Amino acid sequence: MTEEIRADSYVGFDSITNQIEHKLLKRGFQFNVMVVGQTGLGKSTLVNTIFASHLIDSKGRFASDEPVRQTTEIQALSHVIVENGVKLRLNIVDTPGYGDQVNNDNCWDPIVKYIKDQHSAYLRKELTAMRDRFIQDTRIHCCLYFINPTGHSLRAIDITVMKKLSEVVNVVPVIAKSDSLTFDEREAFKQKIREELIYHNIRLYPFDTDENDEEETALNESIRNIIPFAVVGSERQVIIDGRPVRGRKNRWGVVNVEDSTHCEFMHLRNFLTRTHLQDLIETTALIHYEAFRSKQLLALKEGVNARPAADRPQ
Ligand SMILES: Nc1nc2c(ncn2[C@@H]2O[C@H](COP(=O)(O)OP(=O)(O)O)[C@@H](O)[C@H]2O)c(=O)[nH]1
Ligand SMILES: [Mg+2]
Repeated sequence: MTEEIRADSYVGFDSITNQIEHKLLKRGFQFNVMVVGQTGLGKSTLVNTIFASHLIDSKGRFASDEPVRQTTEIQALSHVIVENGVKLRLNIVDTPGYGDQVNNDNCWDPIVKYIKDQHSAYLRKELTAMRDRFIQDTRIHCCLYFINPTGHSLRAIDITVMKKLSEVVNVVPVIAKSDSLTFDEREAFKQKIREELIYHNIRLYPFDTDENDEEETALNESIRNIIPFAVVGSERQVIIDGRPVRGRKNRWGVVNVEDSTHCEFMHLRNFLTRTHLQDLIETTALIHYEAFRSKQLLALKEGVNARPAADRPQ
């Protein structure tokens, strides 16, 4: 009897996962990455390399091969990637370098301001009475911080800037131009950087929360073990085994950017576009944006209360 009732009373809401999935896939994902670091560390080149690695046409040739120019202002480059019907709009915000002035005080200000401005714009859209059903998201989901491949230690400015940035955005450190280090040097440097980050109490992405389940803890662990990514970028292609690939020729041979035995570019790309995409977006909304939002709303409320009663709207 009860069996029958169960069969008859099937409501069908379990199809909600399909409905949500269909809607999300149709809308696609917006993902915003920013690159930050000293001038000349290869930020623009890496941005170009990330896009190029997605732009290989069917003949195995690169569809885009733009020369890298000196970056003079904060600029966003955008590209839509479609994979099995899923649309990803990847925005990469390139920033001019800093740290090459005699006085580097507050050199991070324009970058922090840019990140906060995106939060502010999102909040304003959220608060309008006739808000759009879908808000265009320009909030930075991940900030790649470029570290000089000295092989020694972080510079004071790296520590200061990473600290400032980590208050407003998910920061992921990368070792720039890692082809200038041997594998042993690279490993030692990675270890040294991890220790220094802990020593200076810099809390970078990923964050552990009380709510983390086993799967999330494993996801966090997997990325902690590899950060900082030792990357190599290239604006040129070289021929390896008769095939053109993004690479760099140096005195000792050829570095194939997309070969994970040469460098960790592919790890970084997988991290961004495959394994941690959703988590970076979620963390931005739940931790960084939420902190900004509650601070703003509190200030707004206090502003209203501080006004004389006569001024207050009735
Ligand atoms: N050896 C090496 N050189 C690189 C790498 N990436 C970029 N470069 C070179 O470094 C110079 C500065 O690169 P650019 O992308 O303009 O640096 P940005 O100022 O950080 O944007 C250029 O001559 C690049 O060819 C890399 O991974 N390894
Ligand atoms: Mg640049």
